[in-house]
Amino acid sequence: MMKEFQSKDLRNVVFLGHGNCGKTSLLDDALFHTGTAKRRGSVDDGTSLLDATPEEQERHLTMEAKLAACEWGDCKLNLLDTPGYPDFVGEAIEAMNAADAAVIVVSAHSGIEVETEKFWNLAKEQELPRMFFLNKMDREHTDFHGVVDELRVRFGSGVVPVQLPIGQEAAFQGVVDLLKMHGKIVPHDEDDCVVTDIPEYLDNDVEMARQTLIEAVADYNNELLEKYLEGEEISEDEVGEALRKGIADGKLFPVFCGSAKADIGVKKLLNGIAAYLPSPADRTVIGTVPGSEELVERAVGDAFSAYAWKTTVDPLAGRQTYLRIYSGKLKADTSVLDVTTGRTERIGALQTLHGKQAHSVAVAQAGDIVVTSKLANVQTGDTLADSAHPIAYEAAAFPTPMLEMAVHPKKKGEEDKLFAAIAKCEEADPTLAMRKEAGTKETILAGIGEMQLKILEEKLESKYHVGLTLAKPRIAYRETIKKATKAEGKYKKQSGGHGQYGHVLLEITPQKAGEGNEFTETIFGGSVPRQFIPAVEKGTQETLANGILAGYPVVDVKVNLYDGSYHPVDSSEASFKSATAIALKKGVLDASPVLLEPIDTVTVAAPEYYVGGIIGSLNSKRARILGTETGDKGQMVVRAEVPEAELYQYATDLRSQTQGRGTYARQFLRYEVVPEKQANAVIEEAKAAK
Ligand SMILES: Nc1nc2c(ncn2[C@@H]2O[C@H](COP(=O)(O)OP(=O)(O)OP(=O)(O)O)[C@@H](O)[C@H]2O)c(=O)[nH]1
Ligand SMILES: [Mg+2]
Repeated sequence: MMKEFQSKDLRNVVFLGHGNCGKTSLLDDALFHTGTAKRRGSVDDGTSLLDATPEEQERHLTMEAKLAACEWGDCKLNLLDTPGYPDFVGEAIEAMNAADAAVIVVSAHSGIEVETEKFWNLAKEQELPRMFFLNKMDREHTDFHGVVDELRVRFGSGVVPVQLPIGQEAAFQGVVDLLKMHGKIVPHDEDDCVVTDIPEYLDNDVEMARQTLIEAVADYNNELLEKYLEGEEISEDEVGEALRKGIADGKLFPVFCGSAKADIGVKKLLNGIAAYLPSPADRTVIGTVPGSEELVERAVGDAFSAYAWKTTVDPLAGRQTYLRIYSGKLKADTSVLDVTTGRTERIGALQTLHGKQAHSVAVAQAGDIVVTSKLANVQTGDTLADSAHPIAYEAAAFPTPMLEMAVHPKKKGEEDKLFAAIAKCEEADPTLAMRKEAGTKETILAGIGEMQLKILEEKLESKYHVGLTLAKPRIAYRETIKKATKAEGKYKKQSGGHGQYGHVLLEITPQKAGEGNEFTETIFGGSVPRQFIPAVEKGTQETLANGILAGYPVVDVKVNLYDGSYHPVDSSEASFKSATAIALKKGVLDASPVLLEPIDTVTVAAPEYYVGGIIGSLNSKRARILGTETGDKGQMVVRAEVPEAELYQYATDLRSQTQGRGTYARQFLRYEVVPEKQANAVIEEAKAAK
C-alpha cells in the first residue's frame, strides 16, 4: 500500500507528444526506476505496463490515457500517458484535465511534428505549465541544438535547456546538468549512472547554455544575473527556485533530454518533475455555485470536491471512474453529491493505478488522482462534492466528431444489442456520437478518424460480441414539383364476389419552399362521398411520404381533390386510397418533378498555407465559396456552402490535406434543387436498389 502524501508532494503530469516519440517507453522506465514495477516493460515486446490493451499491444501504440502513479523521493508522481495518434485526441484532452503540468516529449530525431504543435496549443489553452523532453538522443541523425533552436523559434525564448547531452547518436552517454553543473553518465557496460565532471570539450557550450538559462530565470530573481556577470557563485537552489516560478507562470519551458530506450536521463527527468513542476497545492481552481453563475475558488484545504475526468466501461471489468480531487479528501466507502446530476453517490473502494496494476488506497488526498468503480450514473465531466459544500466545475470541451458513417448490425435483428453496446462505448469516449437521423431514419455514428472507428469495431466484437458495418450515410434528399397539373386515378376490380372501386381527380400545385404539403377538397354534389375523403387524404400523405421519383419524401405540394366517382357496393376506403396513389404517381411525374438536396454552411479553419488547397478541393465538391477571414489562433477560416452529399469523408480528406492542422464544422442551411447530372445518378441508384 502506498503511503499518504501531502498535496504539496503530489505532481500530476500529463505526457504529450506526437505518436511514436516515446512517451509510453519513458513511463515504463519511470515505473521501473521508481521501484513500482519489478521489470522494465517494453512497448516493442508487448510487455509494457501501459500499452496493455489487446488493441494497443497489437499495434504498438497507445489508444487510451493511462495513469502511472509512482513514488519518487518525497513525492508521489501521477504520470499520465496519452496517445499521440490524432484519432485518440479525446483521451489526451481528458488526461490534460486531470493534470497540473505537461511534459511535451519530442523525438530528437524528428524534431517538431504536427501533433507536437497541436499538443502545445492545447496545453497552452488550458494554461498548463509545460516542459520538454528531447527523447531518442541515442538515434542516428539527432541534433540536440538544432531541435532546441527549432523549439525556440516556434514556441519562444522561454524554451530553455537545463541540460546538454554528453555525446550524441550511438555515443550518447549522459547529460550535463546546468543547475548542478555536473555531468551524469551511464558508462558503457554498466547499468547505473555516475556523476562526473563536465567533459572539457563541452566547456564552451556549457558556458553559453548556462548564460541563456540564467538570463531566462533572471526575471524571477533579478539578483541572479548580476551575480552571474560578476562571476559570483550561484547555488542550484537559487536557479531552481526562479525556474520553478517561471514554469508555474507559464513563461519558462525547460528542456530535458535523454533516451527512453537506452534508459538515459529518465531519473533526471523525474527529479526535474519533482523539483520544478507545480503541485496541486500551488493552484486554486474556479467553479460556480450550483445553479448560479457565481464564481467560487477552491484550494486544496477546502471541502471535498472532485472532477470526473475519464470513464472506462467494460462488460466484464465493469465501469471505472477516474477522479481528480481538487479540494478536501475523499475516503473510501463514503457518500458524496454528484453536483451535475443532483444524485447522491456511494463511493466504494479507491484505487491508484501503476499502469495496468491497481492498488487500493484508503484515503485520497486533495490534489490526488484516484479510480473508483461502480459509479453507474457518474459521467465524464461531472463534479462530485461534499453535499454541504457543493461546487460545479465546468465540463471540458472536446472536438466535435466530424467523420460520419451510417451504422448497421452485421447480423440482422441485432440492432438493439449493437446500439446498446455503442452507447456504452460512447460513455467512455467523448469524441464518439451516435444519433438517429430523422430524414433518412439511419443511425449515424460520428468519430474523429477511421482508426478510432476501426478500434471501436474490434472492441464491440471482442467485448460485446456484436458486429457492425459502417456505410456511407444516406443523404436526406427530398422531391418536389415545379408546375401545376391535374391527374386522374381509377382503381377498379370486379372479379367475382365483392369488387373494389375508387375514382379521384386531383389538382396538384407546387407550394412555396418550406411550406409543406397540404390537402384540400372541393367536392361538389357528393361525387366522392364524405366518408371516403379521409382515405383520399391519408393516401395522399402516404404516397407523398414514400416518394415518387427516387423514393424520397415529396414536399411542398398542394393536393386538391375536386372530383371523382363511386360505386354504391364496391367502393371502400382501401379502393379510394389506391386510386389516390395512382393519380399522384402520374401527376407528380407530369408536374416537372425535381430532387432537392441539403446544403450546409461549412467553415474550415486551417493555417493560411493550406487555404488555396482547401478552396480548390471545396470547389471540386460543388461548393459556393462565401469568403475567407482571419480566425482564432492565427488560422484562416474559409466559409462556403456545400451540398451535404459532397461532404462524405471530408473529415479524412481535410486531415490529410492539412497534415491534421485543419478542422471544420458544418450546419444545415437549406434545400436546393440537385443539378440534373447528380439527380439522374441518385434516381438510377434508387431504381437499382428496388
Ligand atoms: N532509439 C530509440 N527508440 C525509442 C526511444 N524511446 C522509444 N523508442 C521506440 O520508439 C517506438 C515508440 O515508442 P512509444 O513509447 O510507444 O512511443 P509513444 O510516444 O508512446 O507513441 P504513441 O503511443 O503512439 O503516442 C518504440 O519502438 C520504442 O522502442 C529512444 O529513446 N530511442
Ligand atoms: Mg504510447
